[in-house]
Amino acid sequence: MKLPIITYPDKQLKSVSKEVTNFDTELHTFLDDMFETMMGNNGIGLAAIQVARPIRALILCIPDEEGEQKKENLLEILNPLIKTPQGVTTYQEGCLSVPGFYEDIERFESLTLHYQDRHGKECTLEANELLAIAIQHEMDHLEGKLFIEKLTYNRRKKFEKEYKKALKEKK
Ligand code: QAP
Ligand code: CO
Repeated sequence: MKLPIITYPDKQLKSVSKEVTNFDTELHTFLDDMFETMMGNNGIGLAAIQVARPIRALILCIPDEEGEQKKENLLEILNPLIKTPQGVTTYQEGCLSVPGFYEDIERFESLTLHYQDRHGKECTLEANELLAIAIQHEMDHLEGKLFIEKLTYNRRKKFEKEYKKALKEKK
């Protein structure tokens, strides 16, 4: 089932998400729904809070060299923890909860991720490039943070003006 995505400035996006403790069929159905929702909206990553559930769950499906998103490349990441972040890189980020807006954001270049899969199994992952960036973007959602909060004061002002204008035109 495709779920509705919450968009800025909805206050729910500020929630700090809670640890996942039940790795049951209900969670699996929810993760399947998240995948359908992400793919149906041309996303490469989605955090649970973006579909109104404040749990420490995120999914990622990074396109391959051909630009294709394959289900075999789907990552379901629960209760993630970043270890040994290294380097700095910049990427023009977007977010399904901030539609139509993209800005350059600084992130760590590489990291090691500890997390649990849908069965609660402990996993470790070495990430760099787009995967490392996407992990950090989605993990910010778990803390109630959006990428626009990383903009300088002036860029943030420009964003608020443009976004409000776009919202009005959509109505
Ligand atoms: C997060 O973002 C991300 O504005 C995932 O109109 C962003 O999937 C990870 C999207 C950058 C790494 C780098 C945004 C789709 C999708 C839009 C997304 C839109 C349609 C964003
Ligand atoms: Co996002």
